[in-house]
Amino acid sequence: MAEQTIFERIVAREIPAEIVLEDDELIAFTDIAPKAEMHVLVVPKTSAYRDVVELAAGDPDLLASMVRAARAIALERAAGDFRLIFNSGASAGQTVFHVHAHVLAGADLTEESL
Ligand code: DGP
Repeated sequence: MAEQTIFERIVAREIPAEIVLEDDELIAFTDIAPKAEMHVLVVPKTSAYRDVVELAAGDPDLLASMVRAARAIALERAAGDFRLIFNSGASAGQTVFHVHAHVLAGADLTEESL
């Protein structure tokens, strides 16, 4: 069995997090090292998918739920616009191999772009 990731431990409430949204399939919480005024991670509760490529192939509806959750969080906690990032693979900066979306919002996002 693969080793538990930090996100499974957050889902199981073994590690505290500032949870901003939760339903049957997803949990969302603020990133421990925010890169924008608002930086929330949207994480499926299932640990079946390591990254967005696996998720898109295995459960596209769940991927769509993540996008809807990102939009709801950006509307509630910021002005509604948001940047959605999925790091896919270690050399792209992925450090936690349990699929997650970074939801970023705030005035500072217009100062730099990819
Ligand atoms: P990535 O590099 O795409 O795998 O993003 C992992 C993110 O997870 C990174 O921005 C920091 C965040 N993170 C890591 N450990 C914790 C934690 O224990 N709590 C919270 N809230 N965020 C964490």
